[in-house]
Amino acid sequence: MKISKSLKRVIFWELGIPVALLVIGIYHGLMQTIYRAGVLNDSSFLHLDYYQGLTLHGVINAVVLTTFFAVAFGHATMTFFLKREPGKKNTWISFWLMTIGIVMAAWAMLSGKASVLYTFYPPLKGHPFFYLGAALLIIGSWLPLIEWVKMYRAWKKENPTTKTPLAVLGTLINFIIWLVCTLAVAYEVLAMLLPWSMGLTGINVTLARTLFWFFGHALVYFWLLPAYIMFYVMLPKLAGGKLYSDLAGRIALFLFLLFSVPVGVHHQFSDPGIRQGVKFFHGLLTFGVAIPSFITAFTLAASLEYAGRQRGAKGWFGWMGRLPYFDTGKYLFAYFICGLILFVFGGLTGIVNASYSLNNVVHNTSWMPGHFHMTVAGPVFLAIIGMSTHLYATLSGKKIFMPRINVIIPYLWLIGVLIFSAGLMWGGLQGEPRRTNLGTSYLNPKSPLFTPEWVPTTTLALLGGIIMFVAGMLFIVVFFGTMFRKKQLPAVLDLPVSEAYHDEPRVPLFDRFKPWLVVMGVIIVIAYVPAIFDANKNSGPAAPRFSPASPLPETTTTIK
Ligand code: HAS
Repeated sequence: MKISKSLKRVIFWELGIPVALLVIGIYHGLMQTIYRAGVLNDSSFLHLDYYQGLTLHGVINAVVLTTFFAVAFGHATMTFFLKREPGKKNTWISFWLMTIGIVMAAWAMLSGKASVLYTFYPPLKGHPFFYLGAALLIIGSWLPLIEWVKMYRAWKKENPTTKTPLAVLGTLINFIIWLVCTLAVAYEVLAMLLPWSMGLTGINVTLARTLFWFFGHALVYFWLLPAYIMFYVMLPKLAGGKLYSDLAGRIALFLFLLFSVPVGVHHQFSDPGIRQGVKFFHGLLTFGVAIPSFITAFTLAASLEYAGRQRGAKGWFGWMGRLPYFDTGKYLFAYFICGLILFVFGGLTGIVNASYSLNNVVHNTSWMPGHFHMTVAGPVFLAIIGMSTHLYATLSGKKIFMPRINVIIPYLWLIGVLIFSAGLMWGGLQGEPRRTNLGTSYLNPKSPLFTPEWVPTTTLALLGGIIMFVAGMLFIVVFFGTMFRKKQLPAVLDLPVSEAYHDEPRVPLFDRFKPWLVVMGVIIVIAYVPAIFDANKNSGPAAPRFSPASPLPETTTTIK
């Protein structure tokens, strides 16, 4: 379909800005593996400090890229399926708020004044601009939901008995989760971190962490759901088949609405301020949030099996060999399937993390980045970059630059991440810490702390990191190469859409938000009131501000 120039432009900017920033994000990913393998024995390289680089890596890749993309993809899906556009003014205000936010945060990070990592845990202090920038990014990303709800209501009035398109349902659910979870982090940032970073107050560290993780685990599903929308709505069609069950997709999406938020304390199993019962309950709900992914795994596998058989496959597993892995015309398939293969391992390691006792073994070790590179840097990253290329190319009417390389990128990335994560997880099981410049200590042969057991693990991670870096840079070349080509095709908004194999009749419960929102609210209250009560009660004295450069607080004056 054709869309207005204004909407097209905003989508281009929202795809292009984070992809350009990705060059910095990916570079610092490679640098991490170099420091950690002991190739560098310094605390900085080219005037950029280790923690500064790690902050840039996490913030750009996991926060900026994902948020900008979710908004751009939301505009695309809502417009495509509802056949109407979001309001121009609101769309641009949202874009500018997000952009000003990242400029402020980027200044703070690049000038070395906010090396606080993407979790910005106090008592490590960042520049007020970092927190303000994060708040603007979040507020900007809320605005499109207002437009999308208006569009949805207008569509629903005209189509009261038609099932809501799956992509529309997914987008609305995702941004409702986002709105709810970001309320907590907005409070943390504006009411706690900002005044504290200006030296006006002390801070309750446990409460800040609890509010962060109220947001933080729902955040990972905010990353994941755009990918899930692509898997349910587009993947079966690209594979040459049908979605096995439309209702299964709806059930999975609504389950995310219930379980994405009330699980955050599973990141705080080792925090002493929160009682065991609360941790156990969040642990239990974490197994609940894995259910929609299990439903997805079986539904997608059945859809792919059907596609393989349509293409003439025989036997139990013959379908796996009949899928369009290297079809340059269906390159999105390659991005999606590689993401799904990674997610099998990402999901299984997530279940390990969620197990209260096993978590003690892996928490804060390099196992953790092993897990999350097979989730956020797996299905999420691959879906984002594949779809960014697709949206840009179709909306601008340009042919893909280097189509063969484009279809190979996800396989290269898959191999890189598997090697990289294997190294990290192997090391993690031997106690290798995360977020540590091993090159200045444990991987420096001149240091008394030198730990030879971590030589093979970090070398493996370095090898994987180099492969990932090459794949990432090839993507940058393909994306910007496509951008600089001449227009040769009609410029349209075009998304592949699968038919359903079982297109179940409309079940009103799975087409309405109210009952689910009520249950969501109840579970959140039950899970989080005791957690916040504990965080308030057991917090200890208010903490002063620290910088990464010194173990001593920045100020010794007494604070309230
Ligand atoms: Fe996680 C920590 C538990 C999913 C990201 N997670 C993290 C952190 C990040 C992250 C970034 O319980 C680190 C945060 C930090 O900096 O401290 N995670 C889980 C669980 C799940 C899970 C139970 N995580 C994700 C997703 C992420 C993500 C998704 C990003 C997008 N995670 C944890 C826990 C921690 C944690 C603890 C804290 C640990 C600690 O101590 O700090 C579940 O949602 C996973 C369910 C997934 C599945 C897999 C389904 C498989 C599918 C693929 C099917 C394949 C097909 C292809 C069909 C059950 C859908 C077949 C075709 C062929 C041809 C083969």
